Amino acid sequence: MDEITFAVLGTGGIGRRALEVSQHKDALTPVAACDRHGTAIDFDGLDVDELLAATEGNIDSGPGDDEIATDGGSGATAADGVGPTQQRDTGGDGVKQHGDGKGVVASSQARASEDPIQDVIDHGDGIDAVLLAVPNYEHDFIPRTADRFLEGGYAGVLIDVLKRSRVIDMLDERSADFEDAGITFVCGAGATPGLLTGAAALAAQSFVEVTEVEIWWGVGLKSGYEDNRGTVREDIAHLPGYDIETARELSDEEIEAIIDDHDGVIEFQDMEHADDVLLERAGICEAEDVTVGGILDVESDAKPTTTTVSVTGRTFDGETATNTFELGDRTSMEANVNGPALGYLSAGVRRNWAGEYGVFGPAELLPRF
Ligand code: IKT
Repeated sequence: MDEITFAVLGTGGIGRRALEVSQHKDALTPVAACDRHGTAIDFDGLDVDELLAATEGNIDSGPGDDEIATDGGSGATAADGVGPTQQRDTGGDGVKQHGDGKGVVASSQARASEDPIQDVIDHGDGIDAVLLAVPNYEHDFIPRTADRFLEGGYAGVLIDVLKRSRVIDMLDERSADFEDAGITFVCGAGATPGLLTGAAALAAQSFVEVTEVEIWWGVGLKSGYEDNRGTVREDIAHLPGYDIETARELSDEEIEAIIDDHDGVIEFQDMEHADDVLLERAGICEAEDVTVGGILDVESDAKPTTTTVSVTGRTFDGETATNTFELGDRTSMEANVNGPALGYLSAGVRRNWAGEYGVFGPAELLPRF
């Protein structure tokens, strides 16, 4: 199998776990990782163990922990982090302290940079795929990052794990530019959208008409809370009374107050998750027939509910039935986000090598409806 080289933009929870999971994939070589402080690049393959050890507990505090500037290096992101702060007790051993906020530069493989994204673009010839492991606190953050790769002449795969439906349109607007540039953009390739969208697309194959897709997830994040603060913040934006802008402005303490108000267990209904538009663009069902919801428990590592995808439809021979796909209660969210992200990354690279460019959702990389 041909070796695939990839970079991660962002060394927060998703970037770090993606690097870790890639160690278990023979054909994947991580060659670059950056955050807003700097860049590590090694075409012989990054020493992931060193990078993870050096940066453990050394991430920025605040909402900008995964974030990197898209403005050419001024660092003027709307959610720029600040210095060390206190955070939620995640392990029963008292309040933990963030590190000194040096991020990736704490690794001996990295160097400080004014413009880490440009570093990656400048080395783009040797990078088959770039995983955008950054939260989309502004709806156009990922599209704007893609613009920089377009402007920089990158030709390869860009892949994200974004959640919000409306971002897909913003990427579609760039589809012709991606095609001209030779970019294969795979969007929504985490757990949901991503793994569960793909599961729905497979389950739909039994039907000639799909009438309903229901995605219901359960996540237990006691020990994983610190690594996944970005995801929790994005989830809170789905609660009544909040949106992405107000959630972005919340301090860590305000987030924890909201969690405490819910006794650590928050239920989400009718989330704006891109599974709907991604299933529609693959021709599987109408976006309005897809619902996404779930339960987040930050007081326990056990899933509060089994993650389930239910696809209801009509078969060619007149039956109405529901095909159900369940995740194991012991597969972690990290496994269910990063395994699929790397799997879709590999699928995207194969499309790219075959000359297929433009925007692809997870369901378009599977059997078509
Ligand atoms: C995501 O990161 O894809 C979305 C999160 C839900 C993950 C579902 C994983 C289910 C499982 O591991 O059983 C959430 C909406 N932030």
